[in-house]
Amino acid sequence: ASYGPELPVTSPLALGPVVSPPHTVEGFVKEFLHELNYGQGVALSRSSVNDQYLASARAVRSYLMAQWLETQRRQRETQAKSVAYLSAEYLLGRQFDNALLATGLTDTVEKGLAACGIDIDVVRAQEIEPGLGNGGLGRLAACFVDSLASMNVSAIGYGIRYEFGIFRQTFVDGRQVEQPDTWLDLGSPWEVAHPENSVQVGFGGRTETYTDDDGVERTRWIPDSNVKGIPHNYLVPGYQNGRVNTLRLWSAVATQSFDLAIFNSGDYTAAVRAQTFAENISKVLYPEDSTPQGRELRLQQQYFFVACSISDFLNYVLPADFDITKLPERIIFQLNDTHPVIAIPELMRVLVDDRGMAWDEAWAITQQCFAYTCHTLLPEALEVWPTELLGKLLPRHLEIIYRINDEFLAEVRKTFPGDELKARNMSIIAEYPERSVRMAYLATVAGAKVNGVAELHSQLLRDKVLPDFSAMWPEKFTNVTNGVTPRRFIKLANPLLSTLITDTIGVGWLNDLERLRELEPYAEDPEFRASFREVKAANKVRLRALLEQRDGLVLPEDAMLDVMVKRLHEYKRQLLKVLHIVALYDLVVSGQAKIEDITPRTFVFGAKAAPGYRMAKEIIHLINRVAETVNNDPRVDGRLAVAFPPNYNVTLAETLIPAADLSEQISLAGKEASGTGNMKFALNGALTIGTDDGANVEIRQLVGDDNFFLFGLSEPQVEELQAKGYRPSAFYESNESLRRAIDLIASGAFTGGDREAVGPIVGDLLYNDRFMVLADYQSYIEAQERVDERYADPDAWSRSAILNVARSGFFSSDRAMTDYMDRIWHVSPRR
Ligand code: F58
Repeated sequence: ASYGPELPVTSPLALGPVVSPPHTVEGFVKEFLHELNYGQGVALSRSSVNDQYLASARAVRSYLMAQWLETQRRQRETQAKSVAYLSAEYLLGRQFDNALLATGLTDTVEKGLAACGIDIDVVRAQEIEPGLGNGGLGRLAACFVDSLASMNVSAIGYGIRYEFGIFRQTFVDGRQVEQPDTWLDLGSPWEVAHPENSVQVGFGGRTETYTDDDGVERTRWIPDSNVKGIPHNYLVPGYQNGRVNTLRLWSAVATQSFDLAIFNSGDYTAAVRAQTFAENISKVLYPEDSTPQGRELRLQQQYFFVACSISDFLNYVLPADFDITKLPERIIFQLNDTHPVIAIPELMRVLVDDRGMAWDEAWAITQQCFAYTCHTLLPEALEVWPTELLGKLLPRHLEIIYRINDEFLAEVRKTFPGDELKARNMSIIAEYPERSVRMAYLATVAGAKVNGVAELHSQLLRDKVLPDFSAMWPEKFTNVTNGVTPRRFIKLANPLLSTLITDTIGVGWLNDLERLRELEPYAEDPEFRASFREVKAANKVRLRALLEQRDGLVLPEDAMLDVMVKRLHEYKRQLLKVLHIVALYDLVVSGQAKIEDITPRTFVFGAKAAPGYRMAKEIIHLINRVAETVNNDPRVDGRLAVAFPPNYNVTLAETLIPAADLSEQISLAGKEASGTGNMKFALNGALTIGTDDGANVEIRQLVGDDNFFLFGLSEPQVEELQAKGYRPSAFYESNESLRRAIDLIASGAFTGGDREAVGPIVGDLLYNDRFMVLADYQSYIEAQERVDERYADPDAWSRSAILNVARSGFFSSDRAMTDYMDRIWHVSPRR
């Protein structure tokens, strides 16, 4: 065993080297058949596709497992400082191809399966992706663990093994209907459960003080219920470097004595019934994006996974004789947003109550062991927990938070004497509208570092969200611009482009992405441009085939592919995109433009709305209605088309993004923290139309103004307009094209004459428009005209697209990891 209490095995075999299965076609076939016959218990001739998938996956996993054991052994030997990434979400995407790429086994497995009469593509398609995240934040965590392994950094990811991940989206009459994501139903070959290493976590109850044997006054927590966390290990392979890190996801099950009161009363059936409560904790991912709901179960999930993770790290990962005062030399816990912030009082509780450490010493250690990443600027997205709820669920933690706050406020009063307002504004405890804990403040007070996820975002974080804190501790604040893994989002998603790149600049760019710069001169090479266009065309053919087979959608051929994929949220402004489509449609049907003069475009949307987010769901409905109308209007002649495949996920992104010509990144300036889809598109040779927001700013700086279609208000201009009083109807009244587009929607032209169906959207645009869609409309339309002009010149377009690829190497998540290591973690890659 490499993890958990070890048995004193004395046999020489226990120490021997771990032997990987042979990396040959025959070797794989043997493993595969072994898994099929003895794992699945079927003969090849009788096996289903699912049997074949599970057996192939397990066979591939054996190769990773050999490397994982070796990685573990080395880590125990060196005791290198590690990163523990704490995240409530990991949006992993499919595992099979990534494991093949990491082990270099793609050809071997393809041939081996073929020898058994099996098409690897059929096996691939059988995998259901683990959708254990909502969007950007969850996908970022998945990119980061990939990069850490690929860069040979000692790291462990901790999270929750939701039984149901992000819901499966379907459309019924154009409206979103959610279905449960039953991703575990057909088996999950990538995880290894370790019930013997379970961790017990308490909830509720009370605290009491007592005097210990040395006469010291202490506090202890007496929970009134408890839950067992079972770790499930996922292997996180580095890219062909032999390292395999761990992602440890926890699932909750009841303990025998789950509810201590019922258990003690001896009411057996009541005790068994009460157990379902425990199992609810890891049942489902909350599908909220940007506006977290303060639900009790959500806090239970958060505490559950961080308590399990801290216990796991201290009791199993660290050696038994570890000197706990040296903890900061051995670990840094990176908090992925505020969801895991309850880990801070939990570590304090463990150090002070369980391990008997003095408060001040425990606090000094804790402050070095955490760092916090913020992912938002929207005030409604900053998590707060009512003290009533927190105190009921975690009474000891609330006491600890109060004490942290008392000591912090004393420091504030010393720094800003006589400024009681300052103390109230900075308090971790808010008093209005109800007494609650501001989790971002707690993280900022306790964390060694606080970072935003793009330059602009980090600046606004300092200036607007946490100004008093950044005045008090300027050195605490830093930026790490997000990144994405080139393994999944270039190599796996775009094999044709990858081959073209390798043929042009040689190997080695996949873990040194700045080398894409070497492509720059080829932007001027007509032959390279032609090859580049062929790749794009082939990717479009692949996308057409997928959408036809997946959703029965038939895309027109030879059109510009204009793509907007991301969660549905008003601040991201899918409505601005809709207005553009409606305006083009209006030009055609009103006879203001001849259809031959319109650039053929296919608009593709992909977006899930939080189930409780009414306006977002109305927008989805409108998009589907506009699609239906435009696609079926003979006057349009197929030159404009709108496709909205349901259930956008990582798997679909991998086919969609490489086919895109135009990337829509059109949020209101100052609202999108970073964006990461924007990076994936640029790296795959799409041009961006975007506002000066999030990482768009850095993309534009790198690729150059000529190769980016900028439009819209800047963040300071947004502030200014807000301050002087924004009146959307003024824009409506003064802009004819805009007025016609809104009127057309309002008339019911897309909803079969039903004006009521569009009432909420139209009303909001005209009289509220919190995200200034109307203010940016004209600028957006003009930028789209520049897009059309450039697209009309294929060489000019390809030149820009190639330069986007060549100059986007910065957006590798490997670079982001280097920044975290240098600025926050102070760890280095292993040799
Ligand atoms: C996203 N946040 C940001 N939150 O919106 C995006 O700009 C950024 O690129 C990305 O993080 C990575 O830094 C995000 O995805 C969530 O999904 C939370 C889920 C839980 C409830 C609150 C929102």
